[in-house]
Amino acid sequence: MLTIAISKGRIYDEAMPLLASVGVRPTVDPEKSRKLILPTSRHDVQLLVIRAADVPTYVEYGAADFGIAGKDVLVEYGADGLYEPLDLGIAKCRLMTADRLGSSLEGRRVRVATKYVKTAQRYFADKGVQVEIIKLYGSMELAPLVGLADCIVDLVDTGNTLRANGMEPRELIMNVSSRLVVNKAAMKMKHQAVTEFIRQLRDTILTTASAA
Ligand code: PRT
Ligand code: MG
Repeated sequence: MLTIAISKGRIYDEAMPLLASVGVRPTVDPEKSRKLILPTSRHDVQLLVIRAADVPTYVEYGAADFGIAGKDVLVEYGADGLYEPLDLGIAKCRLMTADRLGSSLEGRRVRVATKYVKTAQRYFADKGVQVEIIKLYGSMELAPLVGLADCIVDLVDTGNTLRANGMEPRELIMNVSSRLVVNKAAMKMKHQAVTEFIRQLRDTILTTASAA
């Protein structure tokens, strides 16, 4: 049995066509069911539906052989214990700093609200900028509007969320897409099944890319 950890929402929606092309179709819709383990049309593959930030944990500890997670989540987790054989090219966005329109952060200690604490810490340290990081779990855009922080570090796609809150993107920290990650022990113990699955998925991605 191969177990794949994946989060509901945009990653699930964008990964489904890729998984379907390698014969993996969940037989239960996670939006309609409370089941967290989804059987699929392939008797040798099941899906675990979990929070996006929990995917690396399940894979590192071997509770799942594979995971599909954003590069943002993998970098923040510090996924040294995982193999990352494939960029799936889905759920693309950018991790950016953002602040209020026209604001200037020059010359003072900046308060940064984010859920990407480690990534933000490293980014500002590398630039030699002293910041105070404030950990939030969501709706980062609110923080500068109510004086909780001077700026935020968050994901940006269209920029609509920032604009709707009187903010603008500033500096690019990294480009983000979702990756296939693999448990290191599974890579050894289930070598044939794991490498075959990666090969099938890679073929699908290459075919999709060359058709586009
Ligand atoms: O939502 P939940 O609290 O359950 O968990 P989550 O936020 O961790 O999961 P989810 O499903 O929202 O995001 C999972 C992954 O999708 C992220 O880790 C990214 O790798 C990827 N992804 C791609 C995005 C976006 N694009 C994205 N635009 N994740 C979030 N957003 C949000 C962003 O945080 C901001 O609130 O969308 C808003 C910005 O979008 P625009 O288009 O208004 O700029
Ligand atoms: Mg979200």
